[in-house]
Amino acid sequence: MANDYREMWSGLGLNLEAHDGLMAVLSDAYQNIYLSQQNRPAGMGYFDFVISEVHGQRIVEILKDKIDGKTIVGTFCLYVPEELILAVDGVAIGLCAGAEVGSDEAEKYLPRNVCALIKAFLGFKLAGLCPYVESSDLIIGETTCDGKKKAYEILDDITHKVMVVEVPHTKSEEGKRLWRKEVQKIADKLTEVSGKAITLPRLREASKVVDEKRKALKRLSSLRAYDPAPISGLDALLINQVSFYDNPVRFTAKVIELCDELDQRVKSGKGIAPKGTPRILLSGSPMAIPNWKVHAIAEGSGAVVVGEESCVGERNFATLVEQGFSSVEEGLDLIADRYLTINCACFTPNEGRLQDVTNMTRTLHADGVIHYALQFCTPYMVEAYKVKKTTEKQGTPFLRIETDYSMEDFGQLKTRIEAFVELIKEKRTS
Ligand code: BJ8
Repeated sequence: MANDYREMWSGLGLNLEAHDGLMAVLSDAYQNIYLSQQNRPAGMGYFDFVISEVHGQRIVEILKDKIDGKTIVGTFCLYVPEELILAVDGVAIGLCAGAEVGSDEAEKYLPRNVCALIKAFLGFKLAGLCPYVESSDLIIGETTCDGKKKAYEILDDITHKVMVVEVPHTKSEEGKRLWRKEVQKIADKLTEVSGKAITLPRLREASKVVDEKRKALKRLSSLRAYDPAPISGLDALLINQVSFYDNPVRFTAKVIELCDELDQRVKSGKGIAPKGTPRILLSGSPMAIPNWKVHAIAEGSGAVVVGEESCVGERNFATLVEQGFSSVEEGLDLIADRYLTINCACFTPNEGRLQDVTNMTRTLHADGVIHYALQFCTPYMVEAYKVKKTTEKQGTPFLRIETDYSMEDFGQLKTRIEAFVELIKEKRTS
């Protein structure tokens, strides 16, 4: 990082030595995985900068926002409505959970067979490595999967700033009613913590800001449908990851700028890989920053990843909130409705997700689907069966992988993904 932020990190209570180690590993990984890519769009320069300053400049901004009276709210799930956080003039931050850090500390509290994401969110906190969690005034957790909801109890014991909202596990009328009440509960809590009421103009403005971000990400997603793909899956994944950290207005402007450049690429037939490169759709558990493993392997094996049916991907932006509401109450109704369109595997039944995979395979012209589940992530591991059935019914090759954040299975995954890419190539010529 260009500036010396040690004083700031120390003030936040980070473990400086361990943090230096983490930043060094992150910087090496970024260099090897991202900066070694050829033919990247110039617009990725902004996102490279954001990553280089992920624990630097962005934290400076957030701490300044705090001094200006803004409430910093940390989250780990798409089910926490960003609109409500912005409506109390708050800052929404997706907390660190994508790297294998602090596992030894986390395993003092958690069993070994819990998913890497849960282990990481506790690990980052316990090892003193996440400046976002230290800057947060409130952390909103949710009852999506069992591991998360129980781990939030521990996180609250340690931080004393966790609120847990109940996400229903069915989209029945009862489920919808419950969720609407929970949305109200989040709104009330945010008002209490920030001291700012959610007014109609604020809610309208916040909802517009978040929807504009979603529209920009949707546009990016639709540009990946072209062959040759104008942007790598790695770069698109990175943008989706950054969407959880960055200032939303600035982020949207930068994504739009990048999409303008990609439009030009499409018009001139310029791609990140040659036309006809095997196209992969990723589907499954979210990939929090800096989890780039599967994309790096797939793209290093001669394929291009053209979409992510994931919370760090399509589930984050596929649907919008109906605008034009005329009261706070109506706005909250519409926001609650919109969030229930997210097809997380914690719901049963979850036919909508199968439909999403089918639609994305078709619109993005994917040649194969890789189902990615974090080890011990029961909802996604079990739902893989139905995704496989649906995908193969369409005649699309399917590969199921389960992995974690370590690099131990890199070679084994590479062998399997290379064989999958070969299978796609053979299928095309047969
Ligand atoms: S809406 S996918 S972000 S819950 S990987 S912790 S499910 S055992 S992250 Fe998720 Fe919200 Fe659903 Fe999306 Fe549990 Fe699985 Fe771990 Fe997971």
